[in-house]
Amino acid sequence: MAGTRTLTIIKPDAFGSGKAGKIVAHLEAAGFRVVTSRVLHLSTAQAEAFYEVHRARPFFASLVKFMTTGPCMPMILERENAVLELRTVIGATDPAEAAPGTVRKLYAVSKESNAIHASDSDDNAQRESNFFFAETEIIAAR
Ligand code: 3AN
Repeated sequence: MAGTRTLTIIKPDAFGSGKAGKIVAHLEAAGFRVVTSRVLHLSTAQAEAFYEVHRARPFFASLVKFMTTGPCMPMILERENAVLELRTVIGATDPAEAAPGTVRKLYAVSKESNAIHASDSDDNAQRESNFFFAETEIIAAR
């Protein structure tokens, strides 16, 4: 069975321009519950570690720089089939290609400043949740 939790990040562009409240409301309206959340300003080393899988990609340095421009807001979200459902709700990486009504179509600026991150598998949701949150926060229940 697909997992019921995933990890999202409201990225520095959206957080810094005051879109966090609207995005959380959008996710809750789509059936997600916020399990836990925090606000932090990633260091370069932390951003590099989080995006380690993209280290060989040409946009890696730029992505790390962008993710360290200001505070971001990671959250663990819960609902049935969480990973796939969240990927659908946020839309395509490039807002120009994102479907109408998706978070990125509504709030993203560009392919890099694209408002929100969402884990792309259950394994990555687990790894990324552990990256930002202690076990005591992750087990928080209703
Ligand atoms: P997604 O976040 O939709 O899963 P990935 O995993 O392909 O997209 O890319 C990770 C992040 O890297 C994206 N969220 C975006 O911020 C950035 N990114 C992806 N492709 C590009 C690109 N061509 N130029 C700049 N940044 C990019």
